[in-house]
Order: sequence, then structure tokens, then C-alpha cells
Amino acid sequence: MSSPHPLDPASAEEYLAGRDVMAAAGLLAEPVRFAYYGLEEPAKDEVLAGEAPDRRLRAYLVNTGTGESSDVVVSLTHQKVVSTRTLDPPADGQMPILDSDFARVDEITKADPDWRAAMARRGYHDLSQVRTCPITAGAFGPPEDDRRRMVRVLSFIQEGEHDLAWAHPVDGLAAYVDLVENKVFKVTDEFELPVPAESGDYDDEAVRGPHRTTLKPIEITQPEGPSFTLDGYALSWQGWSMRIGFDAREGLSLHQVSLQDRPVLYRASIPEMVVPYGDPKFRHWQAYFDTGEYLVGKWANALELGCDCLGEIAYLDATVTDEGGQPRTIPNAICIHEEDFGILWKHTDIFNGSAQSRRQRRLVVSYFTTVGNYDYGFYWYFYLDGTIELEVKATGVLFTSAYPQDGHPYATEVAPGLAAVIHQHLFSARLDVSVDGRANAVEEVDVSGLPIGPDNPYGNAIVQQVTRLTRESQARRRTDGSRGRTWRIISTERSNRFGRQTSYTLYPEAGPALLADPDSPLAARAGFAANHLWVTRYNPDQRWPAGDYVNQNPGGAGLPAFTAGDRDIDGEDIVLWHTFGPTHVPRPEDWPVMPVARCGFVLKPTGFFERNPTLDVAPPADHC
Ligand SMILES: [Cu+2]
Repeated sequence: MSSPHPLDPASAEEYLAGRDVMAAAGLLAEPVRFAYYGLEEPAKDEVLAGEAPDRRLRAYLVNTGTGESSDVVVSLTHQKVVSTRTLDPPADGQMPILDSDFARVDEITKADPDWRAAMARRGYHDLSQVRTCPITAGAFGPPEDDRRRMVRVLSFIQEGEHDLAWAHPVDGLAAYVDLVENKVFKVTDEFELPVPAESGDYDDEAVRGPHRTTLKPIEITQPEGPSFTLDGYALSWQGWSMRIGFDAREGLSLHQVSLQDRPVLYRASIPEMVVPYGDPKFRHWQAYFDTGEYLVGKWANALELGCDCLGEIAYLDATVTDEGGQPRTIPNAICIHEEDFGILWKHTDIFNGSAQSRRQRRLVVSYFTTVGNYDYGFYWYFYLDGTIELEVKATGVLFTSAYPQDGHPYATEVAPGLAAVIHQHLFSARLDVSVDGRANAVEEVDVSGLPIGPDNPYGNAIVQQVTRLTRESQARRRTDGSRGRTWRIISTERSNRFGRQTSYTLYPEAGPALLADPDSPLAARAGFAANHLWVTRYNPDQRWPAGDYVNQNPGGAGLPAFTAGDRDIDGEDIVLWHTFGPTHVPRPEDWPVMPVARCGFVLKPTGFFERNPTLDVAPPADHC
């Protein structure tokens, strides 16, 4: 085995070697399954010391026969188990959903006499047309639910092989399935509504109409090839350099991002998201933590040239494992390419007559994943002017229910009798910043006008109000669009030629944080989403915004716990955690498949450079 960079994703050989270590230690007796398996990254000190740290893998194991769950770390370097933690799932949370849970839940649900009777009463005797959807259970207090490893199951009707099941929800009925006892332990059958009939099969000509023929081809060509270089997982372009990582749980990660040999980010990823639905009645429990409960990276798409990415593309494969711990390669999971992005800067001068124009370009590192009905693309952009942007593209199919004739206060009717409930998609970005070094601090910057007064007789004054966030308790912040609120990440060690500390500014999008009541069971579990910004002191064990074990976690884990000690964050090695994402009031236009909705954030150099760093970009052609 050749020796990988400490931050390279685990390889197929490494997964197998780690599996052998666990098997030899007796940890993999039947029916133990891998709910997660990935690289246990070395701590920052070890990586920056430049030595080869211990190469470790981490596995979440669950015995599907007993529910016993353990969190295991193995050393590949020393060929041994480093630690095994046995969980107390009702207190710690359950392991993520297994691939095989989907098939198992379908069989279990369809075998249950009470559920079958409820379906028969609705007119469904042929269960081959029924598609069951296992939904993570959350934690709502009743011990008869919360002490079990369980999912709640909704169902849909798929009338033919090609039909879109999401168009035909069976509402009012759910099966609660115990995944250890392999049985339905409760059926909730609260009301009946007609199953919506209209087809949502967007690839059926009868639904979509004939394909339009009026779009002429667009070809992207780079006759001399792209301007970036990719060496293993090391990527460089126009002064930017970084390493690419990938994990079954959080998907794409970026490491050691620097610009002109100056560090900006030690690590960046989107390690959690929650999609809470706002219907308080029958399906009040519907909220997905796609990353911690379902593992977004594991469901990454294999991308295709000309379909998903245009131009001169470099791909990286991703290696994840199945629940037997056997490696599985997702070909072309990560797409790297360069895009023209319109005007970079431009001016026609009225005095000297100079007319200049330069083209902006960006380096794109992206992947797409499908989790149930939704598809998410995660796109990191790096621009010539030092800007970093994350854009999430949400597409796919709305989660549906039935729309009653007398209306539904929490949903939009998107097809006759078909409802899509209002919901949020709240992502958490973990930004382990290193702006010109590890010692950083955060300032909140608001802008406001001043009232008329002796120093401002005409009332036109505009000022910045800068507040240094010095402790974790003070750095739980919300966006404020009315004040143009931004957060400035400053180096406490390096200054620019104006004597001001070099910095990058985080520009958030304005939008609500978690709308669930602060006293709700959901708010306890999605505490990270209650604020748009958290700042913590770096701790290598603090990786997951909703805690390590998200599935059925009773609450309080993750960022609320990380910040309970109220550490000093001024001039320290700090991590920013940024919550962002849309509150989605579905539109008819989002049905039957949703045009991409975008959200994200931007990081811009602010006094990081001495002036516009792109004056040296050449005009695009001689005549420009
Ligand atoms: Cu949505």
C-alpha cells in the first residue's frame, strides 16, 4: 500500500485492511453491519507538523439482531483497534439508517396485518404497487418509540414501472417499524383522503409534451486544456491550492485552501443539514437530517460528461463502503472544472479614453447526491479575485401528501389534490478558518445610517458598527439583512499596508433560521440551526453540528454542547459554523420535478490584498 497524504480519503485497500482488523478483534460477528465507515482524520497539529500521522479509520457498527451499537476506531498503521465505544442509543442516539433498512422496512410493513387492513380499506389490495418510504423517527418523548431503533413509514402508489410514486401519496396512514424486532409496533391511521391521481411522470411524453427543438447547441471548448492541475487529491489553479477530500457521511470536503501561499481555510465542508416539515398534525415528526441520519456522501451520483458537467472536466472517483464494510467505488463522483463567469472588471474612462474589459473565471469543485426524493448539488467556487463561494443546488421531487378540498394551512396544492408542505432546508457549513495563520478572530459588521445631528446635519452619514465576538456564548448570531450584517474573519497576526488586520468576510444570505419553536423536540435536536453563526475554538473531536449520533438523538448534542464551556475565541484557532438555506414554500412550478433552487454564502478577501489582485489578468483577445 503506497502511503497516502494524511488527508486523502480512505482507499478500497484501506477499507479492507481496517475491516480485517475489526474482524480479527471479533467485532464483526453476524449480524453486525457498518452504518458508517470512513477516514478518522488526524488532528490539525499532527498534519501541520508534517510527520506521517497514524492512519485511522472509524466505523459505526450496529448489530441488527440486538441493536447493539458501537463506534470503533482502528489504526491501519499499527493494525489494531484503537478504541471501541459502546453506545446507549436512547441517550446517545442511534446509528444512521442502513442501506438494507429500505428493503427490510418494505417487507416488514407489507406483512403487517393492521397496516394491510388500513390499505385494503383505502382500496389497495395489490401491494406490489405500493412504495414504502422509511423516514427517520426523531425523538419526541414517548419511551415506547424512543427506546427502539425505529423508522416511521409513509407510502405511495406507483401505478406502473415508470410512474412517479411521489405523485400518489397515501395520506393519514403510517407504520412505525422497530428495526431490531423487525416488526410494525404501531400503526397510525388518522384520516383518509383520496390518493391524488394525476401522473407526475415527467419523462412521459403524455405528461411533458414533445421535447422542444428550438434550443441550439452550446459547446464549451478549451483547446489548450484547462488551467488547473490535479495531482492525486491536490488541486491548484491561479494561485489557489487545496486538497480534495470525500466522506460517506458529509460528502465533499476541502482542505488546506490557500491563495498565493497564504492560508485561508484549513478545512471546509457541509457536515449537516436538516429538512424539517411544518405540518403539525399527522406527520409532525417529519424532519430529515440528511447527513447525520442518511449519509449524503454515500448517495453521491456518478456524473456524466455532457449531462452534469460541461467542458474540460477532471473527475475524481469516490470510495465508500456497503454495510458489509466492502468498498464501493462511485465513478466520477467529484467534478472539477473551470468556467467563464462573465465580466471580472470593466471601465470606459471619460478622461483618458481607455476602454478595458476583463473576464471573470472560476474553478468549480462539485458533487451531486440523491437522498430520497431530493437531489442536492454542492458547488464550491474559487474566483480570480480571491472570492470563495459555496452554492447548494436543490432539485428533485417535492415530498408530497394529500391536499384536502377545504384547504391546508401548511401546504401548497401543486397538482389536483396533491400537497407539498412548507419546509426548510437548513445546511451547516463548518469553516475551519486559517486566515493568514491559525490565530483568527471574528467581528460582526453592521452598517447603518446615523440620525441628523451636529456631526451629521443632512442625515446622510453611513457607518460600520463593528462588534468583536470574543467568546463562544457571544458568537451565537443571526443574520440581519436590514443592517447588511456580515462577519469578518481577521488574522490577529498579519496586517496590510494600511496597518489593518488582513481578513476574509463571510457574506450570508438573509433568511430565517430554524422556525420550529425553541421548546420543540426538533429544536433540541437541530440546535445548530437556531443560529446562523456559531464560532468555536478548534477541537478535533467537534466535527458534527448535531452531534456524532444524530439518528433519534434526544437532543442537545453538537453545537449547543460544544459552546457550553464558553471558550475564548479571540486570537485563537477557531471554527465558524454557518447555517444557511431556504424556507421552501412550494410552488406549482416546483412540480413534478423542481427547477434548481440555489442557496449558499460567499467569502471575500477584505484587506487581505493591498488592492484589486486581478489587474494582471490579460484582456480576453487582442481587440479587447
Ligand atoms: Cu424544498
